[in-house]
Amino acid sequence: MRKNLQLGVVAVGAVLGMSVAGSVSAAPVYANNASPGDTYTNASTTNQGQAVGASGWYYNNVRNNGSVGINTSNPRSGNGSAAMSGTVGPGGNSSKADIEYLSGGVASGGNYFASTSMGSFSSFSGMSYDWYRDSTSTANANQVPALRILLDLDGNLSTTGDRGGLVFERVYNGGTFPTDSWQSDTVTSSTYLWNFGLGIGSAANINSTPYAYDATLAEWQAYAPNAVILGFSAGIGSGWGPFSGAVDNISWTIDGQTTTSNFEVQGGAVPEPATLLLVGLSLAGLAVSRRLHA
Ligand SMILES: [Ca+2]
Ligand SMILES: [Ca+2]
Ligand SMILES: [Ca+2]
Repeated sequence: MRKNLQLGVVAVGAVLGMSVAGSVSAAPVYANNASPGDTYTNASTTNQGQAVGASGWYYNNVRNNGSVGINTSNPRSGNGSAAMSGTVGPGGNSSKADIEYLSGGVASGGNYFASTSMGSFSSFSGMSYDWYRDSTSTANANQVPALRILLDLDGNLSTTGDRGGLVFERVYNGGTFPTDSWQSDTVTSSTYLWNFGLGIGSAANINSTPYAYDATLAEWQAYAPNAVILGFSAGIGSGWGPFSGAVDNISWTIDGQTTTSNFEVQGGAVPEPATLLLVGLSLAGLAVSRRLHA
């Protein structure tokens, strides 16, 4: 009996070891609500947002019946992801919904904006994310959650007319659009990005080719040597049809430091490492107790 219990302790320890080794550097970002998590929505035509705890992440730019929330509807790397859905809202306007990491995020009119810099654009070396398109979506087949880096073009935070961002979409970089399966994309110096805002109009053509959507990250960095990073964003909508999907494991590298956000829900079916540890400790305690009384 004692030997069986001790073997049980060893088995729990082995599971703990495997769990730590497999979690790499992804930090969990938890939903505001316990399982099944959050669904933030806004029926009006005005962008609205909500903070995700004190994580620096925000459900943002949500309008026209768009919704976004960390919940358990599409589990990824644990029990959760950031689900996103949209349809057609008031006046026939398409929904929009983003999840955004904003440096020094501040509210204005119910939506959120960055107020500080995360570092120079020149120190940025790439980003990646996982995305999911549910097969119930009827939006164009190549419309899947986009990944964006948010910038201030001249690096002067007191001038805001040059704020905007660069957008990654698989449709401009080649690739297929499977449904009901998680997909991963990585942005490197040679990946094509297009811009919104930045004081130069959307989809500006900043290189020598006639097409506007083929400027690489390296070309953008040469074009905007003084730009600073305001945050990161993933989202859907604005001109889309009905869509349902999700994103997870949003990652970026600044000054060689990689930060990954794994969207998760507390109180779900997947045991936390702390819970496993308690189970292990109580089993160990039981084993010691049995030994003392043997
Ligand atoms: Ca997750
Ligand atoms: Ca500026
Ligand atoms: Ca071009």
